[in-house]
Amino acid sequence: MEEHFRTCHLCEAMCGVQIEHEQGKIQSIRGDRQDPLSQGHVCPKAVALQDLQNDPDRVRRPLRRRGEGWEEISWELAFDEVANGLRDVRRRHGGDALAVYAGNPTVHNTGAMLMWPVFVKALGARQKFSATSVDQLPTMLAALKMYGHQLLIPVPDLDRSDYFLCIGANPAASKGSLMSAGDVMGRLQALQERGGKVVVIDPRRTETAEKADEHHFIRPGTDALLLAAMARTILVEGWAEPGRLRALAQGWERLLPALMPYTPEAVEAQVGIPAATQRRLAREFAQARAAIAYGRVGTCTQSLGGLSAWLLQVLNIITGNLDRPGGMMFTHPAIDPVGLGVQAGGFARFHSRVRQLPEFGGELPVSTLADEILTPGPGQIRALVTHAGNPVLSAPDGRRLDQALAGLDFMVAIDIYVNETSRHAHIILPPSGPLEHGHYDLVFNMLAVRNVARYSPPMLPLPAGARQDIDILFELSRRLAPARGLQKLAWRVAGRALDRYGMEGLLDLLLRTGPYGRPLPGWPRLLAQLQRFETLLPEGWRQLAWRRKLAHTALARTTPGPGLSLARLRQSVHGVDLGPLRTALPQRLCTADHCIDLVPCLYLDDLPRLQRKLQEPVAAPWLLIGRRHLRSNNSWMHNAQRLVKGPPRCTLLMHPADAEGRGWQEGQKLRVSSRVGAVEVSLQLSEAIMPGVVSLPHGYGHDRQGVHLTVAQHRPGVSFNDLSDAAELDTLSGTAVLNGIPVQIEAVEDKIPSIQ
Ligand SMILES: Nc1nc2c(c(=O)[nH]1)N[C@H]1C(S)=C(S)[C@@H](COP(=O)(O)OP(=O)(O)OC[C@H]3O[C@@H](n4cnc5c(=O)[nH]c(N)nc54)[C@H](O)[C@@H]3O)O[C@H]1N2
Ligand SMILES: Nc1nc2c(c(=O)[nH]1)N[C@H]1C(S)=C(S)[C@@H](COP(=O)(O)OP(=O)(O)OC[C@H]3O[C@@H](n4cnc5c(=O)[nH]c(N)nc54)[C@H](O)[C@@H]3O)O[C@H]1N2
Ligand code: SF4
Ligand SMILES: [Mo]
Repeated sequence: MEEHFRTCHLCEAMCGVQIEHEQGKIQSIRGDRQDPLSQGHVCPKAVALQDLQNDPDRVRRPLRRRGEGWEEISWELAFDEVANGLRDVRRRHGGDALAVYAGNPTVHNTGAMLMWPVFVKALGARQKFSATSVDQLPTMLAALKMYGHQLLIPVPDLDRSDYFLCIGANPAASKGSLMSAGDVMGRLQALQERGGKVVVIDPRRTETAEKADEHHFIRPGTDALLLAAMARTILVEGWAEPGRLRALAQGWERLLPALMPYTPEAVEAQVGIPAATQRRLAREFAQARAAIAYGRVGTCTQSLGGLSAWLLQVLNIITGNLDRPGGMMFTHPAIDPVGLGVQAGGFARFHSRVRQLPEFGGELPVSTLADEILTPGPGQIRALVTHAGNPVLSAPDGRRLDQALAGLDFMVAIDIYVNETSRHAHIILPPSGPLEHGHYDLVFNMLAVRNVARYSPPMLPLPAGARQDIDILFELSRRLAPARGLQKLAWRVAGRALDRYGMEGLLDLLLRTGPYGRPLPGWPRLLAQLQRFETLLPEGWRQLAWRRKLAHTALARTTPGPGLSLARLRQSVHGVDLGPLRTALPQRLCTADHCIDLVPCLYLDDLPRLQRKLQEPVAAPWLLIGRRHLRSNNSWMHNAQRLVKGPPRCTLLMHPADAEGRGWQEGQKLRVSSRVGAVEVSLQLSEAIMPGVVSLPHGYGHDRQGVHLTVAQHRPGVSFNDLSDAAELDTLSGTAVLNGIPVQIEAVEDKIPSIQ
């Protein structure tokens, strides 16, 4: 029996797992007690690592579409066809006709994270999309505007906090987001046992709310009003104590005037929380020794997502809780993209062709992907490459996108399944299984509640004929990069280097040159030399590794770190603890003046929408919100039998009082319709949802033709995003509205329980 230790990459929690296997045959998967972050915690999804590895439905050889079916082809042929197909579109229509979409697992895949930007550059695709604009974009935008870098996102310092105000997040199911904490619920329990308090604000009394000290229903989409009222109350009542942040932040004089109209009494009817409760929450928050105002998906993917994300930061700043132990703190990761000078981001530097929506970090809102494919004219998208994404189920108005994808000249999916999106591809390129490649969390170490570093080697050898994501993306880049003169040589050199040193070599380089690194002897000097040859390298690589900043990091290091290198991480199989979060300001600020911009103009300019929200009539039709389940993961873990067993999960949750008046009963099939579509789904009654609000999980709807997910198709469910409207955006940021969607509901067949 052999033991293998690794980080589970399935969600953001970064749990350490211990896998027992006999020559690759898995006997058990459990939590690694010695992991410095997760300390033995795992969730039921950890066992799915095995199911994913062994799933007979997983694609293992490149597939080429042939009529209604698929044929397996060799990698060589697949690469040729992909390169030819994409080059052909590029030649005929230019880079504007090429689009890419990176899905959520891209950021959980080390090789893909390193090579995706290189690939996109080499391809010359100008229309870039990702799951960001259906997720955390508002938070990243606030980080960019206030702290100067889209990745400079403060995370909750849970272990030293006394007060956790949780708005629009359900860590009991999601295990935490923009907050990698392993056992997040254990940490919250410890907070409560220390005498601290957890308060949840959510239109549903979630599994997190059940464990909290207090829960308040909020009307979907009104968080910005509540947050404005709380911030205003704190400022007006004289409870603001920003401490050292007063001098570090600019724009104080603009803050209170902007918030003046939003008294708790004024917002009460919209928000649905009594003014007195709002005042009490504001006071408690301000007076706690160390407090955290934390919001996630529920506050981001709604019509006032941008303002909500900003106001959450404001609440932490005016109470002195930003950059303070027990509050919201910045991390110091071992591989630090901010320190490396990886693109700080940018906003609205250009706009989308059809709807004039703003770019963010070079990407356009995925809500407009279908428009860009379907609307003729110069710049129309004709070819698409998706990586680890399923926008047909994850982006708004998925049906329209479904149709749009069917009409593309050429589509490539780099994915492990034939799912609702990849079924439209002409070629599917399948990467290796989850245990067949090494892993270092480049993204979530940046968002962890404790600084840690852990490398997971491959547990299984790469099967003959299999390719990792990084290799697929590199091979495509090599073939697609404009190859002229020296550049051609540079690609060849890079290819050789990758063959020889692999992803692990690149990781070693990044670790050694990072803030805790053990530089190679003579390394700083070598880097300085290399800079001089910068121009020889293909552009993507220039950005990735040889930036001037990188050399500076190595040269300027004054304190010897623990001497991290890949070898060191390989020895420490449970990971290396780099200690609790540390204060980081002003050093880590990336704004031009090294100050926090407390009131960026773009939020002031969006206040008229907040005003309009305040004046909106409160009586609305039904409002639809989402729901995550511990045993599911977006759209793609419904093919593991042991995760999906049990009662059906794709149900419409409704308060019994709402159903009673209409004579609707549990299990009855209801038709839910919105401006863009309709679904039929069975009713589940629960007092844990706010009256007037209904909830449906996303990521279902696996009954489409051509999908090859045997287990998932058994209980396909319906897609939430057949109801969400691509026209509805947080117009400030371009983020999709996936919560608080107005819908109509009617009975389909009277009182006949559905079989789902
Ligand atoms: N098991 C599991 N874990 C996951 C995932 C998964 O699908 N399944 N997905 C992963 C991903 S990609 C992400 S981004 C994270 C997300 O992590 P979280 O954000 O913690 O997860 P959600 O369940 O989406 O939480 C959103 C909450 O907002 C509430 N809500 C809806 N509308 C509103 C509103 O208008 N205001 C307020 N205040 N609340 C509202 C919902 O009821 C819900 O409880 O989870 C990650 N982890
Ligand atoms: N209504 C509604 N819609 C939502 C949300 C919501 O709360 N409500 N949440 C949004 C959020 S937060 C997110 S992040 C998005 C997610 O949306 P997407 O990222 O578009 O979709 P996923 O469901 O994560 O699909 C992931 C795909 O990656 C593949 N895959 C898994 N691992 C790998 C790998 O290692 N390599 C490769 N190449 N492929 C892999 C899987 O087979 C699957 O096809 O959904 C968003 N959509
Ligand atoms: S909580 Fe997330 S990281 Fe931890 S075991 Fe479950 S899926 Fe894996
Ligand atoms: Mo997400």
